[in-house]
Amino acid sequence: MTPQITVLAGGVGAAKLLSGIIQAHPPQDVLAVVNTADDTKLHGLHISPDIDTVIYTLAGAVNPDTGWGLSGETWNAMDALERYKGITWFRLGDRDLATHMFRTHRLYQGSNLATVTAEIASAWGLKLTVMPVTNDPIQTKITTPDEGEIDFQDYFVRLRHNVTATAIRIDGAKQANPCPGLIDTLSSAQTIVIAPSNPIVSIAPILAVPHIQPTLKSQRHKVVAVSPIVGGKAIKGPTDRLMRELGHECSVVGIARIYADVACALVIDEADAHLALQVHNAGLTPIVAPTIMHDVPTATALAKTVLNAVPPASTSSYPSNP
Ligand code: FO1
Repeated sequence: MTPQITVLAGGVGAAKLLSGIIQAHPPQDVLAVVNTADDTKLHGLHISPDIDTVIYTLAGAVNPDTGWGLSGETWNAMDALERYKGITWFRLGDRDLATHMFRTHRLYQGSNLATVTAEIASAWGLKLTVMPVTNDPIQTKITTPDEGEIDFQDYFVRLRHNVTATAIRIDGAKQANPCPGLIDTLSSAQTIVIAPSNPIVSIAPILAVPHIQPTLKSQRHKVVAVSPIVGGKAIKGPTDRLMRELGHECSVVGIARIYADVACALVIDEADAHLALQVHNAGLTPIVAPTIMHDVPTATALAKTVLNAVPPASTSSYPSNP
């Protein structure tokens, strides 16, 4: 069955919305297309943070305080690494390490990231499809005044994103291929959701993979985005700062302008209801609803709003009116 609901996903915000979407819609008809430009190679391991945050969250195993890694973790490997003054600023829990060891071993055996991701998701009992946007290497590179161009995890974790970003590029994007079948799935999906992830470092890398943005543009009438900005602020992470540093208005209107060519509707929080007309003037239908997800019930309510935002495809054999 071609998944009917396709969600473009980054990390924490996307994972929370997905936990609501799989309550509101049969999970076997849901596809999460996940950003892999945060991926990093450390200790010889291939780490895919956004994929693991989605899988751990939907498996009910994520560390609820951080939104990444596993709950109830132990840190013996990290503690032991201190003896050698190894790299420990990127915290890898003992059980989380098993995920990276398994992924790295399977890739070493010649498997691809989509296949290994499906094996990991299945091992956690998930019914939805979790798919990297591409099997090819893409990496977000951030330029800062003092450090020059640095890798994403150096920006996000080592420097705690306490540095100014003056430019961002997605290394490898031009040479990357969308995962097999992804373009067809996007073209035939009933609804495409742009999750409340960071538009600049989580969604933009997905759109930067060839054919993805043009496909969304052609399917714009069924694409709905959820703003990660509420009241001019990010719920989590550096979205607001990055938007300002890179010249975007840090508001739901700024988000609307970023997504205007690929989405027909934008879900904004009630705190931003007064900006609905400006969202409309940016070319998207504003949908005002509570967008802060405290738990699965609030995520499910938001998911229902999102899934109702796009009229179901007409059942007649004629193309629906434009
Ligand atoms: N984020 C942190 O702020 N500190 C960490 O030490 C850290 C470790 C880590 C390990 C595995 C993993 O999958 C994610 C991890 N993250 C950590 C989060 C990660 O940097 C972010 O999830 C994404 O890259 C941005 O969404």
